[in-house]
Amino acid sequence: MVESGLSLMTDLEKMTFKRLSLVAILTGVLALAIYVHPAFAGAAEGLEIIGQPKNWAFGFQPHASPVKLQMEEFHNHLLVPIITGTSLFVLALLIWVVVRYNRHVNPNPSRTTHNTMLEVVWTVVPVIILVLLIVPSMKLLYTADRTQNAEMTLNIKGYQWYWGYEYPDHGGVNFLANLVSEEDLKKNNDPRPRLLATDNPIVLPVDTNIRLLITAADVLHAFAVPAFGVKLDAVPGHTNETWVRIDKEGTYYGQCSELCGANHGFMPIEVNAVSKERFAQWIHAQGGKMPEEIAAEKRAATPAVDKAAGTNLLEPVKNAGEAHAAGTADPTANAKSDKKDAVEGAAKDAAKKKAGAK
Ligand SMILES: [Cu+2]
Repeated sequence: MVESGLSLMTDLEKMTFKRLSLVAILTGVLALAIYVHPAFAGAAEGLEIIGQPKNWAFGFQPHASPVKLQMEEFHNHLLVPIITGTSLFVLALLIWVVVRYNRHVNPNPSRTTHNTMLEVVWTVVPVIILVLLIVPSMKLLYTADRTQNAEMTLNIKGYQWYWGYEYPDHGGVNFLANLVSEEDLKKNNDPRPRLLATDNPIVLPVDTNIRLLITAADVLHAFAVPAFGVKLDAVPGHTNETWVRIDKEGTYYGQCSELCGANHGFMPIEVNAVSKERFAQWIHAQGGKMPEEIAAEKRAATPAVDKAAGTNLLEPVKNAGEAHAAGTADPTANAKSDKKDAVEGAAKDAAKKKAGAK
């Protein structure tokens, strides 16, 4: 068809047609290049890549959240010593048996089959070890479970085979994140690691308690970012909750960690942790609003409610929460003091009211 169409053209028309085709192709390539270029894909300038695997690395990726720090301490200071001690003890017993009771040294073996004392000891000692492990283990599980006072929420949804993200507290900013292919990284001299870089990295503020709500659209996936100590199943029709408080600005990588089909290995997670100011700028660039702005708009719309809030007993709780936002990295310590402040605040208010009534 094209052949016969071309044969009907004059030579001049053919040349023009070829030139126009070339221009069209070049425009297309340029548009694609701009589309996938990291500057347009939202790659973070000046951010150090912290959370990624390294050649010949040993142990964990550097920790970037209090939960991950606790996990590291649990592993390094408790599990490793117990595992090492147990292994060395068993190895010593084996060597002792091999040396002391082999056929040459001990030709007539004893016919002993039971030793009550020994059996009690080898049952009770492991039980004691396990019981001792329960306390820090449960503490860690509950710390990782959820945050008492989330300052913002990130909704995460797994798809075959990419991730979807939504910022419900920021005017519902949402986007999908796909893998950037190795060819595109090379083409753009993009320094980001292969199989981990995405076209739309998640942007999150540092020093903020972030609630993560994780679900899936089709099959089981798992949202995992090693540096955050986060690995949680994404289950269709069910929401799993965890949280993160990122200590340090930088880029962190993770991957889907539940076998979810053919492209399971090609749905990475890329997080750019930035300062709160930069996060606000990013939210605005996405067409979203910061929670304070949304609250201010609501107040402007309903002024009557605002006046009533002045006598609200819940007010001290809110203040305590704000104080916490600027507080230390230990969320449990703050949660306790928040509660205490809130209770004391409420009690003082009640006492004032009583005094006023008299
Ligand atoms: Cu998956």
